[in-house]
Order: sequence, then C-alpha cells, then structure tokens
Amino acid sequence: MLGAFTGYSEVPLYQMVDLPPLGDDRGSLVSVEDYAIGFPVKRVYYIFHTKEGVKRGGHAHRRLRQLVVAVTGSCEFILDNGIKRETLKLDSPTEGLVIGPMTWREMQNFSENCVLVVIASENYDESDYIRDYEDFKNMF
Ligand code: T46
Repeated sequence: MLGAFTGYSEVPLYQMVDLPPLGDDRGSLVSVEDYAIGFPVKRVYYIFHTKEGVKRGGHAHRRLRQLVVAVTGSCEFILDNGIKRETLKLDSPTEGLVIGPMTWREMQNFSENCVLVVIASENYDESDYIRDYEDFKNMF
C-alpha cells in the first residue's frame, strides 16, 4: 500500500545515474540516451573556465530537468528542496547527477580543470528560473 504523502522531505533531492564507459583499448566513450535519464533532450550546454572561489547557480527551476556530468575535474553541488539541503561532489565522467524541478542549486569549489556538461529537458527560458531563495521557500 502506498503511504500518505507527507511533504517534500520524502521526495529525493536528486538522483545519480551510472554512465558506463564503452571503452576499448583506444580509450573511453560515454553515450547518454534519453530513455536512460528519463526525459527528452532539448538542450546541451557546458560550463568551463570557472574562476577560483566563484560560486555559480543560486536558483531553482519551475519545470526544467537536467543531467549534470563533471567530464573533467570536480565541483560541489548544494541541493535544497526547501526542507532539506545536501552537498555532494561531482568528480566522475561516468556518473550523472539528475536534478528535477523545484530544487535550489548552488555550485562551488570548482577545480581549475572542471568541465560540467549539462543535458536539459527544455530550451533556455529565463521565466523558468526562480532566482530569489525567499521566493523559492515561499512556494511550498
Ligand atoms: C543550472 C546550472 C547547473 C543562456 O543564454 N542559455 C543557456 O542555456 C544557459 C544555461 C544560460 N544562458 C545565459 C544566462 C546567463 O546570462 O548564460 C548566462 C549564465 O547563466 P547562469 O548565470 O544561469 O549560469 P549558472 O552556472 O549559474 O547556472 C547554469 C544554468 O543556468 C542552470 O540552469 O541549473 O547551470
């Protein structure tokens, strides 16, 4: 029997997906298909050359779903669903972080060589962003 929904504390803050390398003796290759990540792919962007000490993010999305992979280097993600907050390190090209809607994210502690590839479920739309944390908290 399904339990009663008692709030966003029961909804996972994020999911990690394995991205198995299809390697041979020339090196490694990872292929990401939409059936494996649970949403159709509309956009890909990448973040690189992030300066030392810089924080990025500081927003949530109303509808957007994304898969984030640190293809080189590392950084930390702080994720917050208005009830709980967790920090995790992304540092592997064979692990993807899936972030759903209504999840506040901040990124910090980028290594010099960090390249984040982000696969997104929607085209870029500034009206999908919630950029004020108090506004975000007040939406629950
Ligand atoms: C997210 C985290 C992980 C565009 O014009 N098109 C795009 O597709 C994107 C992503 C951004 N932009 C513009 C908007 C800003 O003028 O590029 C500039 C930098 O974007 P932003 O400050 O939002 O970058 P981050 O690193 O703070 O956040 C980004 C994504 O925007 C966001 O969706 O989840 O990476």
